[in-house]
Amino acid sequence: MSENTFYVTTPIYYVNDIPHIGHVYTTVAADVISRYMRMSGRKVMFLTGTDEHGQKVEQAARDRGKTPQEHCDEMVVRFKDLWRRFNISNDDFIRTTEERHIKVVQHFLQKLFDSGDIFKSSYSGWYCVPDERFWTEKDLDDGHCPDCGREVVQLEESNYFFKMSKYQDWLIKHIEDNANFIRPETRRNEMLGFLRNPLEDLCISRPKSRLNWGVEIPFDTDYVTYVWFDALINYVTSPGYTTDDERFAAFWPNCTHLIGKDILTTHTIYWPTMLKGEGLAPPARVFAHGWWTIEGHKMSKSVGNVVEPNMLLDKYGADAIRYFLLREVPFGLDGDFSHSALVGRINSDLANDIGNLLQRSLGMLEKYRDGVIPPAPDDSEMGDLSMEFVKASHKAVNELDEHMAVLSFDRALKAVWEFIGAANKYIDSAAPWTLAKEGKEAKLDSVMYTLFEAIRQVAVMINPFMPETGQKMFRQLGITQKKELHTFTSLEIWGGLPGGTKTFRGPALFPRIEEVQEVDVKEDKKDEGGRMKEEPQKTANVIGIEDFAKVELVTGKVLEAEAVPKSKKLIRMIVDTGEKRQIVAGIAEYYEPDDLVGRTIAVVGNLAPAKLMGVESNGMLLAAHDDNGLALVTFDKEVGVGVRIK
Ligand code: ME8
Repeated sequence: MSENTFYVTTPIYYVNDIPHIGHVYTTVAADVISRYMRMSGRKVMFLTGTDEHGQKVEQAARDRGKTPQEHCDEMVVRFKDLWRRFNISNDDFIRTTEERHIKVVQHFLQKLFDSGDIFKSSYSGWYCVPDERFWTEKDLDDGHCPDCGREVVQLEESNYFFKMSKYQDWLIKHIEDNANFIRPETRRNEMLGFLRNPLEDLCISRPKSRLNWGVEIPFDTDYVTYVWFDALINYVTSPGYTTDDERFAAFWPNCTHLIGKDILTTHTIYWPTMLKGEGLAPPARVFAHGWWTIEGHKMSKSVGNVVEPNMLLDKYGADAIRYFLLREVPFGLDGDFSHSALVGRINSDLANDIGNLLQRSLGMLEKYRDGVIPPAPDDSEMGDLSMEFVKASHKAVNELDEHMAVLSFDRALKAVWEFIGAANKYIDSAAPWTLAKEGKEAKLDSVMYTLFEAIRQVAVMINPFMPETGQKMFRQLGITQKKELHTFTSLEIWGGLPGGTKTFRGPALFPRIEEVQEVDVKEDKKDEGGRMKEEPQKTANVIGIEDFAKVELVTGKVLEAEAVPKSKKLIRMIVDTGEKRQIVAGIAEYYEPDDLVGRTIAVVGNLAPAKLMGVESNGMLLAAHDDNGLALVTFDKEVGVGVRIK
């Protein structure tokens, strides 16, 4: 086992839906710890990917009129593109439909079957179709799935089972002996509590007659593998289980799984017992973080509050979002996402604290030293103020290391921000402007050097969290090419920044964001009499033309329409907007499907797909609704399809 390696994984996300801010959270956290470890000299392997088998994905593909593979191939691009935009530095991206993974799953199954840990048995019980899980009568919550609250169906069939119960005592002991295995502590206690009840064996197959989209069971081709049993194995496929022994031996013992608290049982009960049966060690650490709500509400398609990460990126940029997610909420606790909290952090922590520190320091260096870093002073030339400040930098680095070791991202950032605060205070106390006025040149050199070495240290410390900003700071400090100054090892000794380096003053790192735009009243603020006019109204509801232009409104012709079965309100239409798309609208109480066919309507063309009663809708039609009913927006002249409405 190598001490010098670090292996981190995210859950592999389902491709039944597009990525949202929850997926971004775990992936950014994994990226931050990976970058930190790499910058500290560790050999890192960072894995993310997609979970592509199972009922949910098969259903999503069917809803879109695609084969499951076509559907997966399209959806996976959404994840990969998003990770690129967030500067995610994963070393591998695994898809469970890849041959390399299927082979390992089949190897795993065969080995467990041969050793007697998998057996066939008939099973009768309650089954939750969307969750793909069997439940016993006592598990049910008023006749519904205890996990998702939806209806369950009675099912009887022969299946294969993994002898999970056999490993219960071993697992309890493992959790008790390894305090770090399940983090944070609350989750560890939760699982120890769960294990006080007898562990049941795990149903790991699905008959092909019911579900075809999965990894075929190697010893019985009438069955496919249960999606969770298949998915968890991704974590050993990628580092080379059965294909690259050396790599696997180097990385697997130092594995941290980052997950949300929703999938704690699968990762800390199913997975370690599966590994035990296979003769493999459990992962070193499973960290289950908390849950994000959006503006105080559960994220939900039907509520329409799912935060689309691409929109956030367009508005705020990757680094501000990365910073916010990890600073706002202690890793492990639940949090609430709101635009105002995000803007608050951008303006105070980013624009004010760090942005200002860099701008004012570069401004002074330009003014007093033509933008060139003075030579490093000897300790004897530094004085108490500077010596104290250097101590503060060591404190920040040490605290950051301590907090990163336990994935306490918010505290790590807090330690850095305390140091940024100390740097801003150092400027005020050392008062370079007074030193310049009084001609104390040596002292001024010493202060300016100390300040810029501190800024370099800040740039290194924030780099894992905000890689674009870190690079911008290195550029402005004139050390882009000096990679040896970008590492955490370079912070062990004060004074890495070479004297004589030419800095470059660039644009502000984080311009302030005015959440509520004011009407521009610069010129006509006063009336003819020279008195101030009434203060303009805040215009939170007014949008600019560029915001309106983001909505793609187009004409579309209804080609087919039919009522959605079991729904009183929904009609499913095929609409030609230049391309044929399926739109589901809640208009059945006002229109007969046949009345709609042939009409030209107005459609929002670039709305993220949504599912209504399990039917995917790709777009929305425009209508006005008042006490008299609902009226579709139509056109008073013949107009073609796919014509932009402005
Ligand atoms: O569960 N807050 O995939 P998934 C915080 N394919 N994190 C959230 C979140 C929220 N509101 N919503 C989602 C699966 N997440 C399986 C995993 S692994 C072998 C198979 C994050 O697409 C969080 O990490 O439903 C959560 O565990 C994960 O997305 C669930 O992603």
